[in-house]
Amino acid sequence: MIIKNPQFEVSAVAPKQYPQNELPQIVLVGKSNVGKSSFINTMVNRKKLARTSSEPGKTRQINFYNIDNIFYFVDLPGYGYSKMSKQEQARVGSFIEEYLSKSKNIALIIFLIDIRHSPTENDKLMYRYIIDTNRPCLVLANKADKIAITKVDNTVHELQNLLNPLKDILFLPFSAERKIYTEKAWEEIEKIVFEK
Ligand SMILES: Nc1nc2c(ncn2[C@@H]2O[C@H](COP(=O)(O)OP(=O)(O)O)[C@@H](O)[C@H]2O)c(=O)[nH]1
Ligand SMILES: [Mg+2]
Repeated sequence: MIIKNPQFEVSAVAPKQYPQNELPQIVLVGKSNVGKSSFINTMVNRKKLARTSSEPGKTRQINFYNIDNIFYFVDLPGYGYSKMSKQEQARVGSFIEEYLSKSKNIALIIFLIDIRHSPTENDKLMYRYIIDTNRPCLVLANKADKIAITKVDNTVHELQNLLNPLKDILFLPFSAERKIYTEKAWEEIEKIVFEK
């Protein structure tokens, strides 16, 4: 998919600020620092559309990026940042749940995990929460550039065994850094936004 005009549209802290139109929303969920903002930048081929940070836990709003008036990428705050107080973590958690339960136009949830690590307890809870929303879901094992290319497929398989032994959800590798494995991710997004 060739993107011509990706635009930051709005930062929301409450449902009334979510865009009030019918464009499908493709939402990035994952722990702090897993690469949600980098994913958006890589997919739309812009260096700094979504703010990335080597210092995790900085995004406390829900950022909506309008992609050529076809769909939105929605950048949710990351969970599980250890330096956040319990109170802050709870606030971020309820933010995420409020969006996932109240937005009417979620077309796809992209759940990002780190290919190098077993899912954390928070990852497992979030995964269950996502599945229970009954929305279409795609799991991406990001930072695939960090492991040997010969190990990528097996590692994704092992991660799927841990989270989704029934294997009814699609798990794919990804690297926002190296911009590899992007085509498969686009295929899934196009199926959703063009209802192929
Ligand atoms: N090696 C590597 N680093 C990545 C990748 N994706 C993101 N990062 C780095 O991980 C850090 C956090 O990324 P960011 O997109 O801000 O994560 P977010 O908190 O989930 O939005 C940044 O330093 C990124 O450069 C990737 O695929 N490979
Ligand atoms: Mg971010």
